[in-house]
Amino acid sequence: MTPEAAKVLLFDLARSEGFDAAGIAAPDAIPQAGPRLKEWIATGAHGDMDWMPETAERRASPRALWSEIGAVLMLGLNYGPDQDPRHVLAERSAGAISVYARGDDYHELIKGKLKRIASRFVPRAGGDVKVFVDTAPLMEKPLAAAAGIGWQGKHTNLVSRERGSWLFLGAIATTLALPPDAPEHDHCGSCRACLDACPTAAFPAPYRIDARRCVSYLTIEHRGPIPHGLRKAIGNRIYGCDDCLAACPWNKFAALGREARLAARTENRAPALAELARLDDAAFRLRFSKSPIKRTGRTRFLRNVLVAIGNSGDAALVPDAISLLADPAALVRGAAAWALGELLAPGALEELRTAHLASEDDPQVRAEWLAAGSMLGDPPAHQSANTS
Ligand code: B12
Ligand code: SF4
Ligand code: SF4
Repeated sequence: MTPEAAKVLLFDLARSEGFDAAGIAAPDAIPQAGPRLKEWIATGAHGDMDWMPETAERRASPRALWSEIGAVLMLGLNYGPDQDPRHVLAERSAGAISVYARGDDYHELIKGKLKRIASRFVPRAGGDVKVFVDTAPLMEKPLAAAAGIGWQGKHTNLVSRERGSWLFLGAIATTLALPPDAPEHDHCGSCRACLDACPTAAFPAPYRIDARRCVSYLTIEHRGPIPHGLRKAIGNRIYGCDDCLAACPWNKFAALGREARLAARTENRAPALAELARLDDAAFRLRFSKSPIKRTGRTRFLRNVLVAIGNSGDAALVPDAISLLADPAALVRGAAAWALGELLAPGALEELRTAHLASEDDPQVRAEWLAAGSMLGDPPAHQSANTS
């Protein structure tokens, strides 16, 4: 089979698995990505994602990851939502779960599709293949841009002229040298809607993100307490954030995602914070079975829910926050103390503080108690954050 015929076969197989966009990148197509990645890591913008510096060498180039690589098929799967995900941000007693996490975990779904494509491709076209979705040290966004699927917008994610910002990426690397596609150009122009939409001012400059300020990082990847200065701006976002994606004008061309398993589960559209605060470990696992949220674990998730409770202004949530003061996880107890500091009048807070400080041994939780109710929630003046 000629390389051209092998490429046509791959694209046909990708379409039959429901992918919306496909393109081929040469293994040496992103020479700028490695140095930029290192520069990014040097600023510390990756926060406690230690796996970033650990894999930086392999991540810098597909050839560094796999020396026999001949080409990379980059694929995009549209997950366009059926309503503007920002509506739930106004429902302060409910939690906002980002669009990508409202249905089943896309990693499993896309990996299954990639494996099926690979198993039908190799017997006919030959060569060896490896499939990737998110988990391997591969820079999927610059590779997808090099393959012509879209461009990296100022919010750093891939945007497509035909489909907007709601695209998951996946990759199939092959040892065959397939003909590459032309890269897509930047169509952001003078627009800066995504930069202005960010609730936590996470973009120090266009095309650069400081993950340490990104709500997605803070609510999903970050293991410790959420920094005080960012808690207010997080609002009721309890898992990920869509604000920069949703603001992009290119979404006017976005279609509704066709993959039923990725569609929002009804219970994940605007879950009551009270319901989520009452989940024990077993109930959490059941509630979020097959969801990406399960991977974060109950402790971090409850931390996020408590930040949203603190921001809710809803006194009816006080008993739930009080119950969580006795949680076995220090991270949860500390977040509960902060939430009560936001919701309770000074007298009631003081009583609880005295009672709990008498028996609390964990230094981090003690620090939360001592700060609860103070003005530490305000972002520093030099880092103004939108509080939409
Ligand atoms: C680490 C990571 C994160 C981190 C860091 C985010 C980031 N932007 O890097 C956190 C946890 C914050 C995150 C959040 C999200 N993520 Co994420 N994440 C990744 C992951 C695993 C690696 C990304 C990476 O390599 N980052 C390192 C930085 C340095 O790379 P970079 O962004 O490409 O940086 C480039 C620019 O800075 C640029 N650059 C620098 N200077 C300049 C100057 C100019 C002029 C230009 C043009 C460019 C430029 O060059 C760099 C190199 O290409 C990828 C999967 C993968 N393996 O690629 C998914 C991935 C990027 N995430 C994805 C998604 C969906 C999200 C969220 C939308 C989830 C959510 N709803 O909460 C948010 C979006 C936040 C945002 N605005 O980026 C999708 C994006 C799909 C798409 N259409 O692009 C990916 C590709 C997963 C997937 N397989 O679908 N994510
Ligand atoms: S995902 Fe949210 S917090 Fe992160 S950069 Fe985009 S708008 Fe900012
Ligand atoms: S919102 Fe504007 S600046 Fe941001 S990615 Fe979309 S077009 Fe580019």
